[in-house]
Amino acid sequence: SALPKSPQRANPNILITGTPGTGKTTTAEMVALAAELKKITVGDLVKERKLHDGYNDDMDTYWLNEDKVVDEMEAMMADGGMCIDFHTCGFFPERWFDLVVVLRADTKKVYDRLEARGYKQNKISENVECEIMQVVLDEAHESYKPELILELQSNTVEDMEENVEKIARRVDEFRRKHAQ
Ligand code: DAT
Repeated sequence: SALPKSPQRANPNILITGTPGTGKTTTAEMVALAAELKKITVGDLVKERKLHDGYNDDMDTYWLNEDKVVDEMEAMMADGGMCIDFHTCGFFPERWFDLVVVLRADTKKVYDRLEARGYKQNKISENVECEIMQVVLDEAHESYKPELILELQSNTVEDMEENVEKIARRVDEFRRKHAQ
C-alpha cells in the first residue's frame, strides 16, 4: 500500500492543503463525514484561539503565529483520526500526517470562487498567482515524503466527489493495515 506505517495510531491524520478557493474546507468536511474523522479548519482555530500576531489589513488576513498553532494542535493530533485543512503546510511537523492532499484548480475557478467570497482584488491576484506557480504543491514536496502526497484536481463537483472517495479509500487502507 502507498501509506507508510505509523504504528502509534490506528486512525490516520490527513492534511488537506491548497491555494484558497481550491475547495479544501468543503472537501475536508465531506472527507470527515465519509471516513469518520474529526475535522479542524486551522484558519478558524487561528481566529478562535488567537494563534496569530494581529491582523494584516493589506491582505485582510491574520499574521499567523506558527509556533502557537503547532503547540495548540499537538495534543489534538496525537491519537490520530484528524482531518485538517489549511492553505499552507510547511510548518506542520511531518510526523503528524499519514496523507497530505494538495488540491489544485484552474486559474479561472480560483478567481471566480474568491471573487464570490468577496476577496479584495489584490488578495485574489495573489492567490491566483500562487495557484499558477503551484506554491503549495512545491511546499508540500519540500516538507513531506513523496509517497505521502496526493495531488488532486478540484474543478467540478464530480472532481470533489471522486476526491472524497479516493481519500476515504486511503483512510480504510490505513485502518486495515494498522488494525490489531
Ligand atoms: P478553500 O477552503 O480551499 O478556500 P472552499 O472549500 O471554501 O475552498 O471552496 C470555495 C468555494 O468553491 C465554495 O463555494 C465551494 C466551491 N468549490 C470548491 N471546490 C469545488 C469543486 N471541486 N467543484 C465545485 N465547486 C467547488
